[in-house]
Amino acid sequence: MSTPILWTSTFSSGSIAHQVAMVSGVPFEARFVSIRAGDTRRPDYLAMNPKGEVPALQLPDGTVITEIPAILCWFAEAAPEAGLLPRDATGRAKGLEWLAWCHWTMGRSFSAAFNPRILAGDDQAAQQAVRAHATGGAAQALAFADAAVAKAGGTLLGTAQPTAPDIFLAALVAFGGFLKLDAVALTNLAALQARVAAMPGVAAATAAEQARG
Ligand SMILES: N[C@@H](CCC(=O)N[C@@H](CS)C(=O)NCC(=O)O)C(=O)O
Repeated sequence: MSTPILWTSTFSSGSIAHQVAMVSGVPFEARFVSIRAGDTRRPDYLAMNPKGEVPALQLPDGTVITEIPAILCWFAEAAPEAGLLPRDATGRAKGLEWLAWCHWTMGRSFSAAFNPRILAGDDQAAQQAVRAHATGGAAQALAFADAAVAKAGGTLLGTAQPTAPDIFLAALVAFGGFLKLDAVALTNLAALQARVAAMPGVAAATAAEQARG
């Protein structure tokens, strides 16, 4: 293996890593697995990533990096000229702050809204309560991010071009669409999402995932 392998799944949280990897310009091979078909539970996959999740980044030296913020940081470091994270200490820390926020928000609100079973178990009434509460949390989080983007002048970090945290946030906006949240009403996020979608690397990643069906 001479290039990193990004293990991912179409239109999942792995898409965030796929998009950032494409924007970085770093050569890598995307390998798609099907969560629904149980690929992430197979012994060969678990041997590579015992968490049984996508995304996972397998480096040529055998190192496997998991967790979206860590994978995004690896691509940002590997291609500093791509502008995925600021280079100065403060800007970089603020970038990590937003990556952590997006990740935490995805876990506590979006993932719980999509799959309330992770918190409620098999109890149907508890699932309904978790789904309703988590969906409200997702809506609140998007409103918070919309205000932050407005304050910073169009991107989370006030940069001229969207950075890795903006790509993560745009994915949360898309997930919000699946939850039927009215993110379009959040005009700053809608504008940011359109800018992120138009980035050549992001557009290429989306097209590659669409082509797989
Ligand atoms: N902590 C993980 C979360 C990623 C995640 O939620 N992955 C889901 C897909 S969206 C997954 O792989 N699920 C596998 C399964 O449900 O079996 C990360 O940040 O990479």
